[in-house]
Amino acid sequence: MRQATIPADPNPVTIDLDRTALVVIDMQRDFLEPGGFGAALGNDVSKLARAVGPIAALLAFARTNGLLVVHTREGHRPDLADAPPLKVERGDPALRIGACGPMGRILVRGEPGHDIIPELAPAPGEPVVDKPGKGAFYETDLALILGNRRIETLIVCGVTTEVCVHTTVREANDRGFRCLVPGDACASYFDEFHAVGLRMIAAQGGIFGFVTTTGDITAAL
Ligand code: TIU
Repeated sequence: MRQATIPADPNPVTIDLDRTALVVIDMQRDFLEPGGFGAALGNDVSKLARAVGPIAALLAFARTNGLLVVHTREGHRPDLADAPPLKVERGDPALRIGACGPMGRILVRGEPGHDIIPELAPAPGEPVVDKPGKGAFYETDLALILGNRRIETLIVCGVTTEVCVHTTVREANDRGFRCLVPGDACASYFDEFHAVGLRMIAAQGGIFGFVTTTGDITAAL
């Protein structure tokens, strides 16, 4: 057991690093670069860049200290059989899931836009979980992967704060995982949703988890 105590809101959290995983949510070109899914939804994708540096620091910390690292990607089968019609039919038909954009078909597995950005590329041996929904547990083998490693604490970062990070933290919390969320390693297209999303996690005694910073985690060892 390698214990560390991390300052967090609403209270410091003591974790066992041998049972802690870093989960990096959806740092894909489709959300961070122009011409992808995020832009198709009408968002200013440049707002997500601020999370890249902190996530790189968390990846370095996790790899140096032997923490399990799991990456997720949101996307669908090329035949879109796993995409709910309500999700596909949203918005301008030319910009919908499955439509052709500058990075290939939008939010489709195997296309360039579906890739994780090069700065945060998975290292050999790090599991990449492809998910059809916002939550990383929904219709994926993430719970199996974490269970096999006896993981009890998740450090959850990535994009976007109030959508896929939040959904994953809620799912994880209900499954009994302690969630630490470094706020600076998360980002949203909406400043107010980012701020309130983090507050919602820590409110009511940490109803979904504990909000911390990248620096507080990397200083723990
Ligand atoms: N639209 C938005 O804010 N997010 C998503 O659609 N997916 C993720 O958060 N990954």
